[in-house]
Amino acid sequence: MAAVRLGGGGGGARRLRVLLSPVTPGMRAGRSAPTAAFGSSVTSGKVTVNGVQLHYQRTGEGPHAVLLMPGMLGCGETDFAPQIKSLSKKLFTVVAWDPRGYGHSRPPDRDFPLDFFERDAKDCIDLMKALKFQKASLLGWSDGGITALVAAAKFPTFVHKMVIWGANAYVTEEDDRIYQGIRDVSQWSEKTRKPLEALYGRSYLARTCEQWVDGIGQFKHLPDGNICRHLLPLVRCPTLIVHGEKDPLVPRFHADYIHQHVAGSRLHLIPEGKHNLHLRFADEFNKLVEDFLQ
Ligand code: TYC
Ligand code: MN
Repeated sequence: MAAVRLGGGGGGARRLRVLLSPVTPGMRAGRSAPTAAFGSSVTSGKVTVNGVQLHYQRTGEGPHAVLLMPGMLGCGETDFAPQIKSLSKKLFTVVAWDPRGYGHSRPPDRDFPLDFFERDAKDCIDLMKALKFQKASLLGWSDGGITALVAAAKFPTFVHKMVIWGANAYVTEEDDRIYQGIRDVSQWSEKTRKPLEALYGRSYLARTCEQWVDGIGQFKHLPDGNICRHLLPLVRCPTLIVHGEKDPLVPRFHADYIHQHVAGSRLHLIPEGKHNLHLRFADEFNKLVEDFLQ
């Protein structure tokens, strides 16, 4: 793909790597048609949105735009490799964005004002508009799921459908205890810590994690621990809530609450799923999402 100039400046798209192998010599005319090599590459770019250069990856050639929304400290490449690789390139054009201060959307350093979910929601919708999409479906994990709920409530004409998992609309004392337990990055498992340390460096990761814990903790002091409870009745798009029944970070009552307050939403439980169910059970998750979005 030629370099693409994107509105608002920033770098052009850059070829990252080819994810689908080209048609092999064995696949010739006369045999069953090989899957067309739709959008076989992943490109990445940066666009200036709301005064910040936002980084994204993009893949697929389909008519249905899908935005992948990462969790706390996450970005496209850390959070969504199996979705970028395997969601249908024919049905979807998939964009994975890095929220400001995360992944490759730095500078600026990340901060957590009380409206950080609203800010992320506006940033990602404005990014999709800058990329010339008229509508998109949202796939939001954890903090990205909270951002998706806010975006769906505030930009109802832009959001087509939404899938969220590991999200919460409010913060309880129990949640706050869990947050305190992940505050110190040096206590994380090696497997969780290493990729993020490689991306951010040790001190930025440690500092930003502590700031996130303080940032999400702010909601505990609001009435009912409110993050986005007041917005749930405004969500109009078809919504699928996925929940891992063994999620140690986000208790089941959060999924039930969102299900009860988003009109017409569906709740799908994955009995063996934990917080990272879309990575651990990627095939099952991707199929569920593809069926729901069609
Ligand atoms: N919301 C966090 C994320 O975006 C995950 C998390 C949820 C961490 C609940 C702690 O108590 C917690 N990945
Ligand atoms: Mn129901």
